[in-house]
Amino acid sequence: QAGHFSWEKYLKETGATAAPSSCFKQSLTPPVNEFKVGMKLEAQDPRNTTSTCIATVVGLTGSRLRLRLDGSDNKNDFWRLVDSSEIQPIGSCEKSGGMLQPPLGFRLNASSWPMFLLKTLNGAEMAPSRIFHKQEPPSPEQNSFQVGMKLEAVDRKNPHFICPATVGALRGVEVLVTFDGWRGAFDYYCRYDSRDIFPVGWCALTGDNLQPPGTKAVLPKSLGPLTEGSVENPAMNPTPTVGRPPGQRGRKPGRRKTKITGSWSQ
Ligand code: MLY
Repeated sequence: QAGHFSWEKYLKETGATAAPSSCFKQSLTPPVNEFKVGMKLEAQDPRNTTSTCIATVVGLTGSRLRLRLDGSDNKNDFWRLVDSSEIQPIGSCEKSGGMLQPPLGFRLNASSWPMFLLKTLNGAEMAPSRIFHKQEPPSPEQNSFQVGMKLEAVDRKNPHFICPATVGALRGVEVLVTFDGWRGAFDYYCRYDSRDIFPVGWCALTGDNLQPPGTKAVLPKSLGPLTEGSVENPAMNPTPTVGRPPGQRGRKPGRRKTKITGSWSQ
């Protein structure tokens, strides 16, 4: 497979270390995924988390399910780990005295929900209880990530992607997840015990497809505030000047395009 990403080479090349698995709320061996496309289950509506809805498995990727809420459209799919506490067998909601709700953005008139529910469950293939996992792994006691540590993280703007990432900052119980090679465009803060972050090697274990890093370089802080010239040729950087003298070559500060050429692919 062309350009398959290798953590081993990448860690060597970047001189970085992987965040230890004890930092994460993930099981050491990823949970087995015995679900099948077409199975139905109950899931919390991600856009309205107090609602329990019917969802259909529309895809499988590693230890995750691609879910679509029945009665919703195909533009709001979401991904859940098979050991997520946000999914459960059909019947669980009723057992605990709750009522199944239409998803936010239910396509039909609200008054047709009871009939829709009957029809969607009639003859449906319900995911059997035994393929659900009893509970989520425990949360680590504290945020033990450190700035610079590497990990694998869900790209929340494109949640089907899991990508190489680096801890960019710490803020109490939160971690800044920065995506390698994407210049900050996809970065986010999450709790240290988020289910969207995984130790290095996770995708290799689950069979999920780990994206390679992007190719947009972020400049090392050590180069200081650059004015003119480029990183490709630091010698082009003259003593800092104010503004841009007319006719001078080089890109505007903050608009540099720097390709990084990695040898971390296998
Ligand atoms: N089409 C999108 C995909 C970006 C994905 C970035 N992730 C992997 C961090 C784009 O090029 O903007």
